[in-house]
Amino acid sequence: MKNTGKILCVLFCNLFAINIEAQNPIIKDIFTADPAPLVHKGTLYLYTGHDVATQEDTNYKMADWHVFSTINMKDWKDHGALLSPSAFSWATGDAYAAQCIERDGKFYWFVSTFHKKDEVSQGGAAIGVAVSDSPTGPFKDAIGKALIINEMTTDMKYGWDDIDPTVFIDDDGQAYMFWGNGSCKWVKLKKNMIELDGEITTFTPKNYIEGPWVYKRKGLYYLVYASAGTKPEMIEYCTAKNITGPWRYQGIIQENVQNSFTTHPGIIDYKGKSYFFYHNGSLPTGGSYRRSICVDYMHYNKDGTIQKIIQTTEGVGSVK
Ligand code: FUB
Repeated sequence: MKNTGKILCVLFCNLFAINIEAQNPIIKDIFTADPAPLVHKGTLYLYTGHDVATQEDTNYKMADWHVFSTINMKDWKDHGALLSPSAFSWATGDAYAAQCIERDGKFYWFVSTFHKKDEVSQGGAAIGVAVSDSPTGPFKDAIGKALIINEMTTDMKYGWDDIDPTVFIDDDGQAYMFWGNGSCKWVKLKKNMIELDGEITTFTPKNYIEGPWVYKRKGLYYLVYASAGTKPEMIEYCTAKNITGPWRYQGIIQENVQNSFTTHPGIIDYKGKSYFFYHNGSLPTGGSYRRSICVDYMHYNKDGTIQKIIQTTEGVGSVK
């Protein structure tokens, strides 16, 4: 009887501990930012930036890009720093937001970093693409040059507007890349995923600032992005019946996050549920340049609009 009591107590305590366990932020041993989830063969891979700024720094220091994976939304495997700007001979500086996407068995990791001052570019933000046969690398520069350089878009009169690529392949096989700070830019990609296929178009969705994430759900296209006025960033979104627009503004889905000026959306369906990845500055000693990735549920209304994200420290439950 005594033993049964003890066993029940241990079971109850474990159950209770699991229920109150704070999952967010999901990565606690390094500072991570700019989440980009990808599902491949039943595993959810999370591609992230890596903040290495000190507590005294007043700007980003982002050393490399990391990959984590999970099969149950609870246990995360760290695959390490699988890519850094040094993998691109033309690049210098920080490892800004990135997204990896699969096509025909190859994994294309589109990254924003900065271009050296040389005969190709006067410097400024640039987008490159690395390729691998596996979601966890090894990755190498796919083209030996930048896909987008600062000189290709001139609407923003500063050098760091060509950041934050998001890539989407439509049902007809056409790939599109959206990106940009200050204005949103998009261009078609060729089937090989490493060449532009046409002119760049620039537009500015309401309150747009940066960090676009583009996807399609039940025939409706979504453009989710970080927005800013005088306050820290929030996440807002537009929908469209056509990937080329017109985009209809739909409102705010995420309010300001804890202790970080920026936030950044990464959205995916996995094992029957919709997830919203973002970053905040909630780890001890965290902040706007020492950010941490979190995940919470995302819910859609019947008409396809998105319900407000409820930011939690509990995070999401485990799935089989
Ligand atoms: O992580 C550096 C920059 O901060 C990203 O490129 C933006 O989206 C913002 O999250």
